[in-house]
Amino acid sequence: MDEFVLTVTGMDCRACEERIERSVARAGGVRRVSADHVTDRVTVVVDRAGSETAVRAGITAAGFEVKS
Ligand SMILES: [Cu+2]
Repeated sequence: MDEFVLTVTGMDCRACEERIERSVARAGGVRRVSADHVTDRVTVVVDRAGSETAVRAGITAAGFEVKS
């Protein structure tokens, strides 16, 4: 299990958070994902099947930009 936190710009409300959470959850190996538009943070827990690269791709696919 690996947890990491990404800074994501463009989230304005709970609907944005849910859009990211749904998209990231579709990436393989994601155990938990929590987006917070107030702090611009997306916290993700992946198992060995998951990767930060896939999570970042999921955020981008949802229409948001990963800053770090
Ligand atoms: Cu929104």
